Amino acid sequence: MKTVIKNGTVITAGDTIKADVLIEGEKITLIGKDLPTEGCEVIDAAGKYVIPGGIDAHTHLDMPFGGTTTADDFFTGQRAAAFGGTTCHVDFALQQQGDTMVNGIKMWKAKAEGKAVIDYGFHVAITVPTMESVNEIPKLWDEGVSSLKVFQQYKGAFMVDDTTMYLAMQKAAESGILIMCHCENGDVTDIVTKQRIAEGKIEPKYHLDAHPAAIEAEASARAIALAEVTGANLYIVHMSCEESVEQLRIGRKRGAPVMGETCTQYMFKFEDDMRVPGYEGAKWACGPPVRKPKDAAYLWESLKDTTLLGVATDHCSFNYEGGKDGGKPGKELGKEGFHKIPNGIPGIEDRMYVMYHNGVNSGKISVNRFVDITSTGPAKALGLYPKKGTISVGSDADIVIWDPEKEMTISAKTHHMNVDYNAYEGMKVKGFPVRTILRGKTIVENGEWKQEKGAGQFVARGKAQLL
Ligand code: DUC
Ligand code: ZN
Ligand code: ZN
Repeated sequence: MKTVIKNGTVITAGDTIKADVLIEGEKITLIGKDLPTEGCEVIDAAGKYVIPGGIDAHTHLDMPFGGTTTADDFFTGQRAAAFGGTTCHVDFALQQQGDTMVNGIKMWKAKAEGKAVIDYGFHVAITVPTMESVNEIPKLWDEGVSSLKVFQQYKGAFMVDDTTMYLAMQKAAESGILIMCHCENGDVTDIVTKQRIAEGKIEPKYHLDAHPAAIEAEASARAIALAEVTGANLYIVHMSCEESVEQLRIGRKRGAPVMGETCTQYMFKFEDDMRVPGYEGAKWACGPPVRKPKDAAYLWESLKDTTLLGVATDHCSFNYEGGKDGGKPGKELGKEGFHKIPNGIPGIEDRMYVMYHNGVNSGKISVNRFVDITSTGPAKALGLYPKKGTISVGSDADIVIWDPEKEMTISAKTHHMNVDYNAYEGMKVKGFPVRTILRGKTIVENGEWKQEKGAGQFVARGKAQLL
């Protein structure tokens, strides 16, 4: 099957060119002016941008967490992603207590099997602090997994101590595995949480007390120092504030092998949204927490100046009013205390147009940098490039036809995520994906769903590039 995309403006991280794109089977085979159309399906992209499909570096689908399981599974989450112009994501598999990381990956592969509608890979989290776990790290390659997550947060659940982190980084450095780190001092979160609950301070806003910016900065600096001494490449996930990104900036300046991502919500949701009366603030409980508008301004600057490599979602959806009609419990679990709120914010569907509208239309970033932070950068940093993350000959034909003039208003009433609220409710955006193409096949066209359940593929990733 041949398809040619005609008359569009091809936008990559580095170039903006008026060109046609030929797709043969699942791959891009030619880019050029006035390509012939004989024997091809023709997609007219006049007035539109032709960009690489979005890559979300950080998601949690079908994940047991906080006394429940995320509302989106691999079908609903990936389907929503496709509607938003994302064609690939990397999800977090978790090592189960008493089990191996490889079995954790196999468990997550089984969750996606038969449900996937876009392509996906996995990171895996080391949660059992033993030498057996550390010695397993080189075997991740056999599973097509090239990144290992360590948590400095969630004491008593996922958190590992500095000894484990050091040993894991040493082994990762030897075996070419990328270390991803959730940087927040989990001991401090744990004790402050206990103190507030003992004082009867149970409302969602006290979540903020347990996650101050200083402990994200401290943990970031600690992780960077361990990366420097072990030589491991480090990718700090969901950086939320000026204080921590400052540490990233300082570390990068002195040549530390570190890069960092932020997430969409940190530019749009703030501490004041958690301080509203009643329980509404629980919607925005996540770790690290939402911060201040001045942090959002700093994050935009850091995305622009390449201190931050990209923007992911940390999509981790829980219904605000969960547990109804036998459904999964959600945010209401925290009514008896903020420490019981399942942490996470949904956003896998919204990332591309929220970032485009607020970044490109407002002049904060160029359209090329938009492509870079939503697709090319994550592809390079996670070992997916050049198979994914660009429009070039030989790459997978994961392409989004982007209409820079199309307007829409974001709402939970019309979104496709399996969750009852939206972080960007009421936001009017201009610039929207009108066609999503996965490996040569149109899977969404003008809001119409065209993909078969199970047609998404696991992608074995290569070695990460340090950006
Ligand atoms: N933070 C969240 O808010 N949810 C999932 C895990 C995490 O680290
Ligand atoms: Zn995390
Ligand atoms: Zn996460």
